[in-house]
Amino acid sequence: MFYHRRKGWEIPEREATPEALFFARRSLLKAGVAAAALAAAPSAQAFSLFGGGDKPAAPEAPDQTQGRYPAGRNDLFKLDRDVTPEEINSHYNNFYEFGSGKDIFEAAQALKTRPWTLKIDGLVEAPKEMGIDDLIASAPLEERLYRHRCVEAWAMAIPWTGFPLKHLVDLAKPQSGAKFVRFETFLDRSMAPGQRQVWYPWPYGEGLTMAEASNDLAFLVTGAYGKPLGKQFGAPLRLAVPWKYGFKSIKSITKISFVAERPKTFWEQLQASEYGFWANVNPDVPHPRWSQASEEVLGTHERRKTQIFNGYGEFVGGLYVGLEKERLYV
Ligand SMILES: Nc1nc2c(c(=O)[nH]1)N[C@H]1C(S)=C(S)[C@@H](COP(=O)(O)O)O[C@H]1N2
Ligand SMILES: [Mo]
Repeated sequence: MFYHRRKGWEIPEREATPEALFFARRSLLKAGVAAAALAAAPSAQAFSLFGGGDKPAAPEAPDQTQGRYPAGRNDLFKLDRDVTPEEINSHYNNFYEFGSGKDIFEAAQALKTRPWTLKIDGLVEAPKEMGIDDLIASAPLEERLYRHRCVEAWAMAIPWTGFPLKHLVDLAKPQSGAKFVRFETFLDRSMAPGQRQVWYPWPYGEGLTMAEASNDLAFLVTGAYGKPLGKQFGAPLRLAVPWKYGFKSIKSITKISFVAERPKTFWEQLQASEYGFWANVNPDVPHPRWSQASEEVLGTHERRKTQIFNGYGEFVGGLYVGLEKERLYV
């Protein structure tokens, strides 16, 4: 925050409650230097600044899917608030691969999203690799208005474009032994300066149960605001599981694995007492360091009451019957 000029609509980082508080102090010096350097550099030069200078950046291949946007809206999913303006949403992001502050927009433009390969492996009939453009071309794209609730107690609302995760589960043809789905983000230290911070368990990983992954609300996102996904949002493929805290919605996915054991996630590896596997939104279960009873609406400074399952209980409440002894809300 020392190197970051705050705009009127932003939540000051000292008032928000960052996921990485424990680690932020240790990384402050390094992060400050990197962010200051990036802020001073035009985005096109970010790669060579942080790429070690040994090999030049190959040009990014064109996105073949532009013509699929905007996609028709699925009206099943209603908002109880306005969509967060694109300009605000695009400049207040969590994407630790590009820095631990919220203004990673410039840094994230170094993310190269074409070519991009998604690997599907583990307990499936036939492991496969798919080019992102082939995947998007064959997917049933639709637009959905979703709320998003970060564990730090801020919230946004966004028009995502994408397709149900269930579509990909069906493509993968999992075996009966598959109980969980594990997601992984790219690993490329030359492209993502945050990944040089060695105390984080890169690459970012997340997980869902098979039942959660097959729920209609679990959405694979390829676009936002009627266009292909901006890099800061986790292009070219990110997850949206809006009944869970935002850290479950992993960005820039390169691998989806079907596994028998519950995967250990990125934040769980860092601090299991604060960021569990389930991470379902619940106003009555505080984070160990702050209340979850209310949230700040990004862009308006309005405070709203947090809703159980972030208001999506009618879709997902049934997933947790019989699991009451699990830590469902951390
Ligand atoms: N790979 C990756 N995915 C990630 C994160 C991250 O740092 N790296 N941050 C998570 C957190 S904490 C949140 S709140 C959301 C933020 O999404 P947004 O920037 O589109 O609002 O992305 C999630 N997915
Ligand atoms: Mo978050």
